[in-house]
Formats: sequence, structure tokens, C-alpha cells
Amino acid sequence: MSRVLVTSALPYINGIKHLGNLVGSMLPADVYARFMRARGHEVAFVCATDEHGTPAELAAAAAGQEVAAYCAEQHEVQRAACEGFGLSFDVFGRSSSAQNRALTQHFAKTLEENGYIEERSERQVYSPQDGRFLPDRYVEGTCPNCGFERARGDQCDNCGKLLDPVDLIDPYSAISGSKDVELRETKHLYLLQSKLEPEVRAWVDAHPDWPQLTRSIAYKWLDEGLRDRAITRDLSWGIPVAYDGAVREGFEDKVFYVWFDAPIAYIAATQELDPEGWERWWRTDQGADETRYVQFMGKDNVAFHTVSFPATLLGSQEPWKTVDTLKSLNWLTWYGGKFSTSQNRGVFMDQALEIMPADAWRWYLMANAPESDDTAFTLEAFQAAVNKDLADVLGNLVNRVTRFASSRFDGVVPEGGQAGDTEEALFAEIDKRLPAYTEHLERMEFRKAFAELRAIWAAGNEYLQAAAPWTAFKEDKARAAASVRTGLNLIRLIAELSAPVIPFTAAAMLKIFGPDADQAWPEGRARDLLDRLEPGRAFEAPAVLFRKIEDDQLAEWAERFGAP
Ligand code: B3M
Ligand code: ZN
Repeated sequence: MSRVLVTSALPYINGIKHLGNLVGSMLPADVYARFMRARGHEVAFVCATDEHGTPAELAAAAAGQEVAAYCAEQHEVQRAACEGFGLSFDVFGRSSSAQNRALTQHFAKTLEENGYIEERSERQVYSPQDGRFLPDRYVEGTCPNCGFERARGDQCDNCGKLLDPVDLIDPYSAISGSKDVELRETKHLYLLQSKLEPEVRAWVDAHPDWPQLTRSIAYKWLDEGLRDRAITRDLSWGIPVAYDGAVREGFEDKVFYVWFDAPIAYIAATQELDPEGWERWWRTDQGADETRYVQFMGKDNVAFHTVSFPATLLGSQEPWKTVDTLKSLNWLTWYGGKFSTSQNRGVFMDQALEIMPADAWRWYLMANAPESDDTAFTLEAFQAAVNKDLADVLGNLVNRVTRFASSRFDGVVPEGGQAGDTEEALFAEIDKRLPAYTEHLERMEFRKAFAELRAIWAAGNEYLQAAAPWTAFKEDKARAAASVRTGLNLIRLIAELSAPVIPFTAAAMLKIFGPDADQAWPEGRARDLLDRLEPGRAFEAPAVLFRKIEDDQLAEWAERFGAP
């Protein structure tokens, strides 16, 4: 047993996330955290809302709320949705916490003392009509890369390129729409990433086992040469630029840049979780050298986690824990296009839970996780996954075994009979698939893992078909007893194996055998794993596990969620 720290990219506070955001980091992180716990590791699964920056300010303004009140409310909304999805965070903190303020200011101060921060004067977009600077998303205009006319100052939503507001062609204010904008001199703190490049490169070089997508993004940035980055902004909402309680002169109307403080919130949230013991997760001189740290994120966040955040940690010259393994995902699209709140396209987390149970979504999303490429979500494929995998295969297996066992064997695990050829064939199949499944989960290869799990469910169904206890019962009751006993054991084993991805269903399946069923990850040979329930033990047939999605239901959803 060891310690595993798992972080998911922190969802922006501005509005409830869609299915693509969910499968991009929070959900795979949850599946992995659950798997690690079942394997007996001590896990800290850390997440938080990312509350600073222009997205928060703009969303609060659009909602007609004070930004602090908006963030507090939206944090609660997101927390509830995450809970509904069974995301088993050990802590769901806030980047606006007092802990994060102190840590962010500490890092800036330390980096400056180490010579990695410098004050520079630069020209930024200023709007006389709004009477303020327009950082990041406060300015929009034409993308210099692809010509898209509504690119945001920090990034073009059309081509994905990261931008600087001053790069935009025909810029205008996102607040007032005013085109009367100019460049004005302003002071900012710069993190001298160019100076830190050798350290960051050596650190990336020391991780040859990272996935290809992660490594190629990190080296692309390193090879282009790390640019010094402004880590402050002309904004009022955020972490004040202050060291030891004193605001830096000339920085009264400025705050730290959201991407500077957001990753530090991983540490701050761990402090919220464990005020006394957080250092054993984060300080290598306090035990964190024995912690394995795994991060999950969408591909657009990789550079911030392989270059910018490490530059902060390494530049501090303090013994901070850095990431060991990083899992990055591609995009889940809505029928090949973008999810969009304003254009009413796609299913968002709160809506998803209104129409189907969390496990239905969790199964579909993880079995089709956008790992090697972008992947299109379609309601039709969702329907097929629910109706076939969950209802026909898994649900049916549980239902048939428990119903038959209840009516013919008085609701107890039957005694008598022995494993025959049919059971041996099942054992062989499971002895092949279970290690493969475990191995894929260890490597965070989710699609492959859940293809194995699906095959195990199907093997269970095939076994039942072949053993046909309802036929055997008439001539050879001992034979029927042996196969029903195996079937019940199979339900328990499958519940244990399925728990990381469909935790609610797995819990319902385990409850069949009473509250004391053991939750550890099953290890060993199938013949033993399928012989753990003592004969005579009572069980209860559960209600139907999954209801199917009918075609008329699908048509209604297609209309509601803007399916093309
Ligand atoms: N909030 C961006 C995103 O949700 C950002 C991640 C922060 S991770 C420290 O894609
Ligand atoms: Zn563009």
C-alpha cells in the first residue's frame, strides 16, 4: 500500500459543466481514485472550483451579481452536480480560499527572492469608455491565426490558439462593445520562464514514461523556447499582489493571473482537506517523496501542467512534490461540434442527472472516453450503450440469477453440486480477462479497460445461457445449485470489478448479499473468486437495475438538447 495523490483539472466557476468537461478530467480522475482506493492505497482525490480571472467576472456581470456572491453560489451548484455524479472527491475546495491566497503570495515572493520574477512595463489594451484596462477575455476581436471574428483575448475558440489581447485584429471591449480602444503603458510582474527552462527541461526529461500526447506538448513548448509570462492582471477580482500583508506599490488595482494561482489551489485544497497532514502529500521532505501524484486534464491544459506550474514549483527551490504521471484527454464533441450553453447544444451535468441515472452516463462516457482522438457524443450511441451493455447484458444477468435463485432456492445461496465443464470455461475466460482489465486500469487506458469489463459481463451472460439452471433443475438439482451459486458469486465479483465506473449500481449489486460484503479489489484465481459466498447465506433480489431508453424518449431529448 502506498499513497496516491489524484488531482482533476479545476472546473471554471462560470456555469455548470457539460459532458465533455466531465469526461475530460473529473470523471476519469474519479474512476482512477476509486480503483486506487479499492487496491488498498491511501488516496487523496483533490478538486476545487477555479474562481478567478475574467471568465468569473464576466459571468457574474451577465448574471447581475457581485462576483464573490456569484462564485459562492456557483461553487455550491457545481458541488451538488459532482456529488450527483458520484465524483468521490476527498475535498472540493475553492481557488478563492484563504489557503490559496497565502500560498500564491508565498510562491510569488519566493520566486522573486530567487530572481525569477521581474517587474516590467508593457502596453496593454485600454478602453477609455470603460475607464479600464481590458485583460484576457475583456477584449475580443479577429483572430490573427484563423480570421475568426469573435476570438477572445486569451484564446481563439475557433482554432484553439492561445493569444495575447494585443494580437487581436480590430479589437473591441467585451464589456461595452466599444471599438475605441488603445494601448496604454502598465506595470506587471513577469515570471522569467526563460531562465527556468533548463530546470523544466531536465524535469520533463526525467519522465520518459509520460504518455505520448503529454510529452509532445511539453517538448513543443520547450523547443519553441519558454517565454517569460505576465503573472498579474489589471483586475480587481483575484489574489492581491501582496507579500506578508503589504500590497506591492503600484499594484493596488492588480491581482495575480488566474493561471498562476489555479494550479497552486491543488495544494491549497489539500490544506483544506488535511490542515495538519497536508505536507505528506506535497512536501518531499515530509513524506511526499513516497506519494505517487497523478493529474488528469483536457489536452488544452497540458502545457500549464507540464511547463508553467512546474516552473512555479521548481523555481521556488523548495521541496515541493511534482507530478509523476499525467493523463490528458482529447475532446468529447456534441455530434462533432461544440457544446454550447448559449446556443442550446449538448447536455450539461445538471440536465444529464434529470433524465438518466449517473451510472448510465458514467458508463457511456468512460467506455467511449476520448483517449486517442476527439470523440463525438451522440444520443443514439448513448441509447445503445444503456440498452445493450447495461440493460441487456449486465442488468439481465443480475435479474435472471437472482430471480431464479429466489424462487427455486428460497433466497439463499444454494448448497451442493460441483464445478463442471461449463464453469471451467467461465473460470478460464475470467482468468484471462481480469488481469488484463486490472492492467489497463493501472495504466489509465480506459477504453481498453472497459472493453474488458464489458467482455466479462458478456461472459457471465453466456455462462448462464450455457449452464441453463432452469432446465437442469428438473433432472439434476445439484447441477442447478452449482450454477446458481456460481451465478451469485459472479454478481458479487462483477460488482467489485464495476465499482470504479458504475459505483451506484455496484453498491446495489453488493447490497444483495448484505451490508458486510468486502470491497477490496479481487485478486486470485477465478475458481476461488467465484466460490466466496458461503452456502446458506441469504440474499435479496434487487429491483431492475437499468431501464431502457425508448425511441420516443430519444426523440424528445434530441429536440431538447439540440441534436442535429
Ligand atoms: N479551469 C481550465 C479548464 O477548466 C482551468 C483548469 C485549471 S487546472 C489548474 O479547462
Ligand atoms: Zn483562431
